[in-house]
Amino acid sequence: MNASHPSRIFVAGHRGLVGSAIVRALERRRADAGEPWEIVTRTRAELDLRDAAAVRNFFEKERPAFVVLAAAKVGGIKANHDFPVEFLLENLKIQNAIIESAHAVGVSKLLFLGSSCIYPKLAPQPIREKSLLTGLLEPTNEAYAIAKIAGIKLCQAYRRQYGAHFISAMPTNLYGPNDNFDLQGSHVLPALIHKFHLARAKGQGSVTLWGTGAPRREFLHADDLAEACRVLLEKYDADEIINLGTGEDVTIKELAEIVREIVGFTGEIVWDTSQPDGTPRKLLDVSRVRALGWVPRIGLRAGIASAYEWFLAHHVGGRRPAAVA
Ligand code: GFB
Repeated sequence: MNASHPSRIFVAGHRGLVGSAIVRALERRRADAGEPWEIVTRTRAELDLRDAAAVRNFFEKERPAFVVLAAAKVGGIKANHDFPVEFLLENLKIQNAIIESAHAVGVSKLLFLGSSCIYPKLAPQPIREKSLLTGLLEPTNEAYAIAKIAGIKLCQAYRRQYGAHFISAMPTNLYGPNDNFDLQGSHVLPALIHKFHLARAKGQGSVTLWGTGAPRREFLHADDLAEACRVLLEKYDADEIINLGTGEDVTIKELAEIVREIVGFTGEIVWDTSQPDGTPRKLLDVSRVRALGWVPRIGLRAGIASAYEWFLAHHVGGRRPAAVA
């Protein structure tokens, strides 16, 4: 077997919210600390990660020593609810192909990214890592959660059976540059930015949001998440999964007020209670990652303001609604 390249790191999913932030963090580290990392990426057109044979060929050829598995089919509550087949099947295909190939070519360390939705719907709060598989999942994202749990179990199995250094981290709800702002398919934070922006731009009197606004969610900026991943690659090597979050949450109503203020919309918020709320609360216990010395640096308000700037620059040509300019 050819030796792996000791400083080569493959970031799967580098164009997405998480993968792009991880590439930025690794590049910063390379510049600041002189790390010799060679970051390898592939676009979807270059490599279909669902194609196990193509993924295996890629690993045989590139021989990365490290892998960050940030590629996944993701979406908000409605996308998860409407497309369970794709969320289950595509995620299983992607993670199976990458994890199996990583083992086959002797990757030194692999970081698999899961999600806080792997925990039971009614897990005690804040949710500790040991809550995994102690109760029923939230139905709106059960398919996605099952795929992610399978990924965790596959990493643990490779570790137990073959001594592979495969680790799994569970991020809370994430946001930041390269997020998906699609009104139907996205997560709540980008959806709210987009909805309030459109309402302001069109002079609408109200904005309709989903559910009751009562659920609580924790939000972590992707750049903070990426720093945590870098710390895990350097310092964490254990069988147990590890939570990544801020340790603080807000209600969707509180979140909506913050986004409304930042975007500058002054109209009314209407709650469409025919839409699902999802999990009532999923606040992560983050003591395990905090013990490694990592702390989040981007506060929610500042993070949302920068996410809105990113949205303006990348989706509406930098144009603010007239009254905000
Ligand atoms: O972020 P989100 O789509 O997903 O929704 P989850 C969070 C909450 O915001 C839910 C409410 O209570 C929604 O009903 N909400 C209000 C909205 N207005 C909107 C809106 O316009 N768009 C959206 N998207 N939500 C996802 C899982 O759960 O969390 C995924 O489905 C993944 O699998 C992800 O785990 C992190 O937080 O409920």
